[in-house]
This record gives sequence, structure tokens and C-alpha cells, in this order.
Amino acid sequence: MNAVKINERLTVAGQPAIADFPSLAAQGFKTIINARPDGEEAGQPGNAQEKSAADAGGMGYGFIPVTGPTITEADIRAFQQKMAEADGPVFAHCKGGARALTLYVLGEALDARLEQGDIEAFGKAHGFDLSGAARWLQRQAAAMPQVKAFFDPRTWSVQYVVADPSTGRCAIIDPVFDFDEKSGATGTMNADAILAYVECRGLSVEWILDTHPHADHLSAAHYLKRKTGARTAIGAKITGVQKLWQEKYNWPDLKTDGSQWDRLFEAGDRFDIGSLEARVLFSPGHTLASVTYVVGDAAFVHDTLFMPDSGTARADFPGGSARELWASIQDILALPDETRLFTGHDYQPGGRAPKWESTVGEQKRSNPHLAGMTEEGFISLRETRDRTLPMPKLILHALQVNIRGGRLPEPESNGKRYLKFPLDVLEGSRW
Ligand SMILES: N[C@@H](CCC(=O)N[C@@H](CS)C(=O)NCC(=O)O)C(=O)O
Ligand SMILES: [Fe+2]
Repeated sequence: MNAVKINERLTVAGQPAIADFPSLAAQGFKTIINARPDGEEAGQPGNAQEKSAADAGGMGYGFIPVTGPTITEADIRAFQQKMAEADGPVFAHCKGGARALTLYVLGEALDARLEQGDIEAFGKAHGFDLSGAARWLQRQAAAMPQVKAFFDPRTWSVQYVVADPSTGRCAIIDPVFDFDEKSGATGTMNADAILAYVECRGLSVEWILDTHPHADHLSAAHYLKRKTGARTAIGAKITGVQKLWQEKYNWPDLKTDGSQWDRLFEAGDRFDIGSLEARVLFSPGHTLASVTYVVGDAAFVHDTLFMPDSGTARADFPGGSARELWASIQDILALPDETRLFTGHDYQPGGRAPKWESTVGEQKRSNPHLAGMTEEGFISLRETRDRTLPMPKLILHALQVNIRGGRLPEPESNGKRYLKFPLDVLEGSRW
């Protein structure tokens, strides 16, 4: 058995024989960690025998069976935990020692005590090949989605491209279709800027996602689908919003089955962006169809939380609810503290430069609508503020386009398109 002392707390080694255990105890080892799955080779003592031999020697014992390519962060944290619990030096082994040392160095790298670039040299200095550990960290870095934001100052909206660096596949989230309500002109400046970025980065668009039917801008989902061929999607509760507005616009022919999108997401649904897995949380409150997209360590929360200095989204649109918004926000805050949160609007309080990225931890600490807040306190604050807010200037323009997946009304006989405005059907006038 080849045993190498790494430091005062850790020795890594190849497979010890059961007969070696009393001498390991005599040398002062307090815990044995076995990183080998049972049955790797004939004659291997295995978990049960090692555990009883460690017990007999008065040593602690941990069984963290791994193979090089399938190590997960849970294995690394379990190894750290066993080391932390030991009240003296630890003897960790696998078949030859490399996996045991890999578990250790990956923990050191994740906690920033060891540089990724120094790992292989560290291994060599101790006689081990740690190239697998270096590859593990590269894969882990690649699993973090790359997020590019596009801020639209006309509507204070933030649009995103979220990309998988390892495959170059991406999703576009909440793209804006430009509209000048004074002249009735439409434009694709925002959407084209996104397309130019996608092209320049050599990305391929897999999804065009909306977090909810926006009330303050037109969605560019349909335009981008025509340009890229990517699939469109939104939360499944969009059908409820379609029914609500079908009545307000008096549109008996409107299809209210969500068939204007390629996919309707249910709560908990998962989908892929290249090799990244995305999942869907229902986040009703601002609208009844709102969802959050969680991709790796990033969550696209749109109109739930804004930046910590800006509070939360309003909850007074048809189908909105301050109580539901509170519950949705709690689900978002239950994500790990370091989760990157990307909001859908920034209203630049005090004229500060636009910002859109925060973390769960920051929101918990410093969003005045949340820190130290009770559910009832939040509801009362939200409803009081909402009573002062005028309707967004584009709500009647936007909804009739957005409940049809971003499609403009069909042209009339003269080839021109016309919007429709219901009078006296929407509450919330502020004279
Ligand atoms: N002045 C903007 C207001 C837009 C608005 O109401 N934004 C919603 C999100 S779609 C919101 O939550 N606003 C929160 C607030 O104004 O406090 C407009 O007319 O477009
Ligand atoms: Fe919104």
C-alpha cells in the first residue's frame, strides 16, 4: 500500500489490507475514508469489512464511493464533512489514492484555497495524476450559464440571452418588440440587436421564452421565431390570461388554449438549453401566468423581485394578487443564497445606472419589501403602493399582441394592421 502524507490532517493511500487497520490506529489516524465502490476487484475488503475493522481500532469511518468521471459536489462536501468531524489525522484511500486526493483538492478548489491552475502540479508533487480533478472543475465552470442582458430604456425592460458555453446553444428570454405609441410605428431594433449578438457569438437559439404576458411592452417572440426557427414557450397558465382578456377585448374567436406557443410549461417542468438543464417555477402574483426559469445557478425572475433597492413588482393587473406574489417570492428566496437573480425591469431609482443582477442572499438582506417583512406587512405595503400606480401606458396595446404570442393583428384589406382599445373595461384609472 502506497500512503502519502498530504498534510497534518490528511494522508491518502491505495487499498489497505484489513490486517493493516490496527497499525493505522496505532499511527494515530482517527478516521478512515473509503472512496472505493465495493466489488472493483477480487479480494477487495469492501465497505462492511473496513467499517468493522475501523470500529475495532476505535477509528471513525466514512464510505464515499466514487468513480473519477461521476464525482459530484455532494461527494466532495461529504469528504470535507468527514474530515471536519475527525478529531485528528484522516487516512483516505481508494484503489491507488488518486480519487481520494481528488475529492480533497476539489473541496479546496471550490472553497478557493487552491487555484484551479495549481492542481495538477500539486498532484505531481505528491506523485498523483490529478488531471481528472482539473477537468472536473472545467466541466463545472462550463455548467454555469453565460448570461447577456439587453436593457431597453424605453420600457425599462431587461431581455436576456442565456447560453450554454459548452454547446453554444441558447435561449432568449423576454425579448421586446419596439413600439412607438405616439406614431403607431413598430420596430425590431431590440430584437435585431439580440440576433446580432447571437450571430457574432456563433450561438444557436433553441428557445424563445416569455416569463409572462407583458403589460408594458410588446413581445418579440413571434418575430424571433420567424427569424431563428426556435421554439417559443410560456407558462401553461397563459390560457387563464387569454380567457380574461378575451372578454375584455370581446374576441370570441381568440383561441384560449395556448396553441400560439410551441410549448406551455407546467410547474416543475424541465427542458434543456444545450447541455444545461432548465426548470420552471410557477411564480404567480404579478400576473396569474408568471413563471421563473432556473438555469444552473441563474434564475430569471422577471416581475417578482426587482433590484434590492427597487422592491418588488406590482400585483394589481387583472389576475394579479399580492398574496400570491409573496408566496412566489418565498419560493425564489428558497433557492441557494448564491443563486444569481436576473430581474425583468429596472426603473433606475434616483437615476442610478441600470442594474439587473442580484443574488438570493442580497435580496434577503437588503430588499426593503422583504428583509424582516411579514406576509401581511408585504400585502399591505404592496396594495397601498399599487393603489397609487397608473396603468402602464402600453397595457391595452401590449396584451392584445402578447396573448397571441407576440403576433400583431392580421392586416386589414388595405394591408394595414390596427389595434383595438376597449373603453371603460379596465380598472385602475388615475385622473
Ligand atoms: N411607467 C411604466 C410602468 C410600468 C409598470 O407598471 N411596470 C410593472 C411591471 S410590468 C411594475 O411592476 N412596476 C412596479 C412599480 O412601478 O413600482 C409604464 O407605463 O410602462
Ligand atoms: Fe410585467
